Amino acid sequence: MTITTKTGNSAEGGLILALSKGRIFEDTLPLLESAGITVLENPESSRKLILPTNDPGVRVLIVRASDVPTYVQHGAADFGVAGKDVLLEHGGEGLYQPIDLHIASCRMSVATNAGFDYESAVRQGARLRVATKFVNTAREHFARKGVHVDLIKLYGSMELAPLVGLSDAIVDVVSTGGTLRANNLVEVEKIMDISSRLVVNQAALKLKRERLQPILDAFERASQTQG
Ligand code: PRT
Ligand code: MG
Repeated sequence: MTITTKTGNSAEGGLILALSKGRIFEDTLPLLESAGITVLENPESSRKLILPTNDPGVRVLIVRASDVPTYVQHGAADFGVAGKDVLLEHGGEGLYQPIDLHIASCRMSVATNAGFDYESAVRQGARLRVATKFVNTAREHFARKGVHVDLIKLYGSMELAPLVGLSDAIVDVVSTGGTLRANNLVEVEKIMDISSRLVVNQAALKLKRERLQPILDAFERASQTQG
């Protein structure tokens, strides 16, 4: 049995990039193109989890968005793209984060039912029940404000929690705000702006610098022209 080593599966010299399906994959494609790399299969239609590119030395792993930092940290991927929201929850251990790619942009916010008086709840120092996937970010935010919270960890569909009385508030990422509006929720406080970052395995950065650097440079140049 082979166990992944610190420098990863790609010890033969190839590069492995970890991406999640959906907006991060879509927004990373033009950056890859700017480095001369074309992904040869579409993850929405292919069942493959390791996708080839036009460069035999570069392959793309398709993983859950929140798993990207873990693959890169352990060297199973040399580099990856992950949202700041995901990186804050992961902690960033073992990861070098050289570039803000300005893609998959959104914001992390607090939202409540339309009728809930958030300002007075916070002022009165009552314990606030907050449901979220982003427990570290939420804990830090409310600690900074001096607000006592009971955090309820969820893995998705946070918007449902206030509707059914599971929580008073949620902490979630918001982009158009359409999902909040459709559920009669109101964004009551912005915590931070979010965008996706390039993350690189620290060992790969040293051992594969020659292969990685031109790609990092191309990503850096291309991302400066993004939103
Ligand atoms: O979906 P899955 O559970 O696999 O994981 P994920 O939600 O973490 O992955 P994915 O691919 O949906 O998101 C990847 C990254 O994109 C996140 O880590 C964020 O950094 C970023 N991003 C940008 C977003 C959004 N915009 C966004 N709108 N992530 C999630 N959303 C959600 C939002 O929470 C809401 O439920 O999309 C829904 C629609 O948003 P509105 O405001 O446009 O209605
Ligand atoms: Mg999602």
